[in-house]
Amino acid sequence: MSAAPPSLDFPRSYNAAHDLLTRQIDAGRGDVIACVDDHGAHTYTTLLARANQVGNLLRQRGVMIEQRVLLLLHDTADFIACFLGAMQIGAVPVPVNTLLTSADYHHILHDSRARLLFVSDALLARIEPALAFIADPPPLVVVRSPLGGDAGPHPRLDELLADLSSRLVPAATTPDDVAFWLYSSGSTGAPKAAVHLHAHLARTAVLYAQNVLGLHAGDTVYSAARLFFAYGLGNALTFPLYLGARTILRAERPTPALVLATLREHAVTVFSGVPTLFASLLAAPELDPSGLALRIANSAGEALPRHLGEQWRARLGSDILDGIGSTELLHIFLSNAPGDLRYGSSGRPVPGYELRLLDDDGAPVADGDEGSLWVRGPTAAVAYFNQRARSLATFHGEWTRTGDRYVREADGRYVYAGRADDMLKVGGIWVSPFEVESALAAHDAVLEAAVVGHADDDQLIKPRAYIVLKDPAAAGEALAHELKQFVKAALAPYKYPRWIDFVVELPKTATGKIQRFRLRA
Ligand code: 3UK
Repeated sequence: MSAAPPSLDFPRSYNAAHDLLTRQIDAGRGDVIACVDDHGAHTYTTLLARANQVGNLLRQRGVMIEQRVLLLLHDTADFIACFLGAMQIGAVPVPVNTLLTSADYHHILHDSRARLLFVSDALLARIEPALAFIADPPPLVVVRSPLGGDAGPHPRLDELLADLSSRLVPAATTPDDVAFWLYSSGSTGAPKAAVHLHAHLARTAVLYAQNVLGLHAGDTVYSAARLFFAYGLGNALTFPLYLGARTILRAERPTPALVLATLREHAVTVFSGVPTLFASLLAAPELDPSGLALRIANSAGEALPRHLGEQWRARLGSDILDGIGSTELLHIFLSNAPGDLRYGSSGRPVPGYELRLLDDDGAPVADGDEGSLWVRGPTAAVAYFNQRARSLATFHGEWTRTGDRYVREADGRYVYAGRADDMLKVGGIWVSPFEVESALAAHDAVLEAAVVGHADDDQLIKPRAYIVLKDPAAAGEALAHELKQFVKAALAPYKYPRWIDFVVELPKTATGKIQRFRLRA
């Protein structure tokens, strides 16, 4: 199996996992440390051996080419081994958000038809209730995490791999074979899986990480965005393995204290975060720029407010590159670049991607006017799995509709102007206002609820709920607190409304549709 040449043309037989796992070894760097996780350091050679063993385990268990393997895993080296091990045998790893509820996992298990699950010990309790409702539940393998936890009746990965060969012949996949899926939420309906191909990973590494970020073998990267997000997958897995950098993985939630300790302890040179995290780092008393090796940071998930970039630059002496990417395009396609950066802007198209700003009739808008952003590039998902209508609404031949509004300025820079739909990005993660409204409406005291985005003190969007009570006299701090807790318990906790306003009625159209734009105003 040959590796991809830098031209981005692939040989007809190409396996992306094999490429990522062997590229550095072939360059004589097998004994270099590829990854440091909470358990210790792993060289390129040991990562390959572990991923090969995982591939052998899947084959032994009868997992076939094109079948899905679910990954509900904290960020450790075994995430890399399970993801690439599955891809090596042509199976399709499906990493999922570790913060979801059992109901969400039930949908994903059912929708993906996963034939085997890798689950971190600490996350077992979250998925077991969902498995109970699946007919013919797939086997589950428990992966050790530093956060600990019982394996219950399930086998542990460590034990299963103990006597498996660390040699493996990869499946003879092509660049156009399905490689992995990533779930993404929409404003209505359940999460949908964006289907990505073997050719896509290396292309994001070259087009964005190498050409824009300038990542190289001397770098140590740490992504606070987890591996199950497309953003984290690129930052902390694809890019470092492809370009030979070292990746630091932490299983715990990236609090400011943990992030700062990690940056210092591992002399991180490239840090990836979302705007909400940069805001809390800047507010953290522990932020002491001395002794940091940081060369550059990147930010995505939502727009980086200008003041955060400027404060970071003033305090740390290095820049944050804001760029926009999506699960559908796999990684960043419009970005600032070192030496060509303006805070408050998303920068320019990443070379290799083409952008269009269109009006409601599909005609290009003039510079300075707001339009709907479309993107063409060689890493677009082929479809949402088993979702014909939603695929047709997003993927139009080579062009993908992002759902974002942008203005292109006369100098060619793009400035973010909000979403075309009601979706919110909260801490870089999608939140559907409809889902939060339904959760609120399930509370006994609530007659009606409407949820919109509201900017906090850092100009970052968080959910705000307007609520009509069955008994208006019940309004007050106590009930507001109770409703927040109620949503946290029903949904992934980051979705809860940060503010609650009790109102006598909601603004509606003649046909009874809530007018969210009036609530936003
Ligand atoms: C929004 C941004 C303004 C925008 C992602 C980098 O966020 C990622 O993927 P998702 O599928 O969401 C995509 C949507 O998020 N967005 C992302 N970055 C920015 N808006 N400025 C930004 N810098 O609405 C976009 O359509 O969760 C980010 C790499 C890979 C990714 N998947």
